[in-house]
Amino acid sequence: MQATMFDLSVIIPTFNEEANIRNIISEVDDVFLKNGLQGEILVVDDNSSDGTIAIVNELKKTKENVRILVRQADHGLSQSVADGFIHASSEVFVVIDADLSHPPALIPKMYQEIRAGNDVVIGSRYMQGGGIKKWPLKRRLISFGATFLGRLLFPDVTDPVSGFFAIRKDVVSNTRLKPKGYKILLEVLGKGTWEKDKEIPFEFVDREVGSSKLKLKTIIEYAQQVMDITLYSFFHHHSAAWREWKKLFKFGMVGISGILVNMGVLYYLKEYAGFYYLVASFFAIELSILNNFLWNDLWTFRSDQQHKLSSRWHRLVLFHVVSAVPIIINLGLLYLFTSGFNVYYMTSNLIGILAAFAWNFLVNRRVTWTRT
Ligand SMILES: Nc1nc2c(ncn2[C@@H]2O[C@H](COP(=O)(O)OP(=O)(O)OP(=O)(O)O)[C@@H](O)[C@H]2O)c(=O)[nH]1
Ligand SMILES: [Mg+2]
Repeated sequence: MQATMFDLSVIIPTFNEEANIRNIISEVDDVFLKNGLQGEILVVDDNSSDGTIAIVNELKKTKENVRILVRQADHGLSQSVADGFIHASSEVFVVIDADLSHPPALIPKMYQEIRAGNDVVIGSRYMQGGGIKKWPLKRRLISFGATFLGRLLFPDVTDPVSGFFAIRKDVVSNTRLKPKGYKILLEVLGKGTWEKDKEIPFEFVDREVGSSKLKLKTIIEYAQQVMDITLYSFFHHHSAAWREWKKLFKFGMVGISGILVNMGVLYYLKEYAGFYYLVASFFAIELSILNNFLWNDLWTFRSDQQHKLSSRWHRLVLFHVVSAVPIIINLGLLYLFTSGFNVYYMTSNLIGILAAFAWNFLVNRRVTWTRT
């Protein structure tokens, strides 16, 4: 059977890419040759009206590893990639755009990372070393918004909406992907079966030729997709998104215990030990930070076995650094409301604490308890 012939399948979704398809196929094929990889190239086309299909059919005559799937129904990028997953004939899939925005040179590295035990390997524009070249401000803002939404589900992944990624076949083989719209990776992360992911930085280069298909409808569909994955995670407790919701919930519980410590110590030191309220607050905050750190380290993030920061002391120091901003927010608002607006100091303190919470989760999740 063909299934064992190839090391990997590179899936290229296309819609009217006659200006790029020849180049992307030859670049990917060169990378296969130079790296001794037996690779398949599967073009998944949505019945392009230009010369894309004819060009691929012509290339097929000389390249045995090139295939094309022409779709007639259910037009869409994510749907096409999902079909590619079904028709690809190897155990490792790489998805790459046709318009040369993604560097094929990274494919071997992605493949190696999958072979090394990662389930999902993501080409990231938003981690150190990655970037975006030549994008107008509007595109950057839209992408930033989409990425931010995606990160609420997967705070550990810097680029959960990248179009350049690799997966093991098993990740999606038992999953019914019902992807609408553009962000197939988010669907894979949300509904696929995976434990380990790895990101590799790359520089995204805007297309030089051919036309973009991004529309307002795309953005609306994306918001629906995020909702859909959130809902899905509440019914499928093995999903990665659910694991993140559980962490956010635990972080919140720990936060509440921290509020009790903070308020209790502040009240005690002010009312019974006679401290000036700002001095009392300093101790109250420090004790609540220690309380939160220990619970989060031993409970909330315990399941992330391999922290990048292997020492608990390092994490404690970093937790303090990250917490320095909320301390300023907490103390600042306490002072502002108490001395500025004559609000009861316990009420002011609560406002300060709540304002610091969201910042705390997102930043600590990404910095202090980030995984290797
Ligand atoms: N099969 C299929 N492929 C599509 C569809 N829409 C886009 N593609 C392909 O998916 C890849 C990414 O699409 P792009 O239009 O480049 O999307 P983008 O990178 O977000 O935007 P631009 O580069 O500015 O156009 C390209 O290879 C497109 O040809 C579609 O509806 N069906
Ligand atoms: Mg593009």
